Amino acid sequence: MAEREERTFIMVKPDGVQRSLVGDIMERFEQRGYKLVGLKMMTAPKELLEMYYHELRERPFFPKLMAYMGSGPVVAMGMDIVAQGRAMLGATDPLKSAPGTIRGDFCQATGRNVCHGSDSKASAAREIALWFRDNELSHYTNDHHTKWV
Ligand code: RTP
Ligand code: MG
Repeated sequence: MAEREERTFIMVKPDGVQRSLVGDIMERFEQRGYKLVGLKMMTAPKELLEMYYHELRERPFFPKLMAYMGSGPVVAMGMDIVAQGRAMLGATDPLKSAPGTIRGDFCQATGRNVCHGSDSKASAAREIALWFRDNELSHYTNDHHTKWV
């Protein structure tokens, strides 16, 4: 990765998959210049979701979140990006997220907010290690990404 880049973890949640938004969401990130380095579709086992959402385990919405995230397959992506935070996702509560963002364009409820993106470099590293093995992450040069974006 170049110096100004970082790796992030993006996931289309079960509602995003079932609403056929995978292509649109992936396309937005690719068009912005994110470089795809890992991709898989899976229904997450309970143990993985519990580790993934460990920080939220005491929150009142945790059981609902587990049921939602385990209700069908998700699409997990590792992507290299030029650091820019989570602006493309929009606020956690879609009613507060701006039109033009993924959540602002596609959804209305916090409990059904179609897509995840890591909130820091540290959580990205943790999340990618949870969802991908090393040999599932690709290494390649993308001129478009490194030269133009
Ligand atoms: P994410 O991790 O999915 O990108 O979302 P986030 O950082 O914007 O929000 P976070 O606080 O990490 O919460 C994770 C997911 O839990 C669900 N949630 N439900 N009050 C509620 O019912 C509630 N609050 C959070 C959402 O699906 C949120 O994205
Ligand atoms: Mg979060």
